[in-house]
Amino acid sequence: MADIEEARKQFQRIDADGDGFITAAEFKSALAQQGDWNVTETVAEAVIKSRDLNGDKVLSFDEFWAYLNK
Ligand SMILES: [Ca+2]
Ligand SMILES: [Ca+2]
Repeated sequence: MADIEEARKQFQRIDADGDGFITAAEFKSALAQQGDWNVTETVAEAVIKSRDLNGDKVLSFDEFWAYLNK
């Protein structure tokens, strides 16, 4: 089981503008900061889409958390 506090910290790190949602662009730059430069905008969008439960094309913390607990 994932740790919700750890998940929140991770979510806040990725959510660069702090609006409570992770966009494909934020996800891409978060991975680039971790040294993963292979993730293109298209890949980031596909990853977001696969985790996006309500179809608004951004990840809320609930969706992020649901993904971690799969
Ligand atoms: Ca954001
Ligand atoms: Ca969503």
